[in-house]
Amino acid sequence: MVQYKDGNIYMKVVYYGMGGSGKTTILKTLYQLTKDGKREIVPVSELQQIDRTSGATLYFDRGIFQSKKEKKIYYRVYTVAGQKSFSQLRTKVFNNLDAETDTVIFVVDSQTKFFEDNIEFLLELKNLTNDKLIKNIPFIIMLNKQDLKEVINDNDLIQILKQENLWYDPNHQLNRWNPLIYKTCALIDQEKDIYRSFYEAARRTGLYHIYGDGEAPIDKRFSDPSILTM
Ligand SMILES: Nc1nc2c(ncn2[C@@H]2O[C@H](COP(=O)(O)OP(=O)(O)O)[C@@H](O)[C@H]2O)c(=O)[nH]1
Ligand SMILES: [Mg+2]
Repeated sequence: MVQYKDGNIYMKVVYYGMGGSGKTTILKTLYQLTKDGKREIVPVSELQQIDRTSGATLYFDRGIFQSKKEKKIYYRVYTVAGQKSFSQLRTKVFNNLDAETDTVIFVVDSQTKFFEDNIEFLLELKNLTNDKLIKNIPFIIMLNKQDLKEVINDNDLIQILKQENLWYDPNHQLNRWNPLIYKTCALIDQEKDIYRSFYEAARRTGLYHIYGDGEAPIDKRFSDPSILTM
């Protein structure tokens, strides 16, 4: 989070995941869904894209959005390049570009055949965040491409999250900050939960910073969805 002298606050949200999982498509769809200004969060500029001729994200995509109600709150939203060999670039986008990352939206390609590849990226992310996921960095997961056949479901992933200590038991105080898992489709004509997942990421970012001083707030009041609307 960066706060400027004029009081404007910039939150950094990163879509992370394997190449081809749909990150760029998600950001474009989010832009399309919000640009008419009828939602709580609106884009304040065109999307910036740095593509290869093949269409793959070379470096990153970026969009800047603003909360309509809290006009001083902006979201700088990035996607990372998903090619395996670009691990260093991902680290840079994650840690150095504009600021440290406040919130991660992990994008899974739900096709069963990519299960292992997704896990590899999840482990890379865990490593990159030094165990700050959930505790300091709100964590949202999108099981994208749910419109396709032979896709994984929540439980397949939750099993891995448990193994990796990224899923807390019901009696743990961080349990209610376990990652929200959305089954999404990013294609604009069949779009599902693209705005909702982003909105929830934005809301959690606000809760961690405003009520938790950069950590998951443990007071029960703050898990009530009505407590903070952005
Ligand atoms: N069927 C389907 N295809 C998708 C979905 N999201 C993205 N795609 C397609 O998957 C391919 C890779 O998407 P892209 O956004 O470039 O992935 P990125 O590498 O994560 O940025 C493109 O052909 C997209 O049209 C989805 O929800 N369903
Ligand atoms: Mg991309």
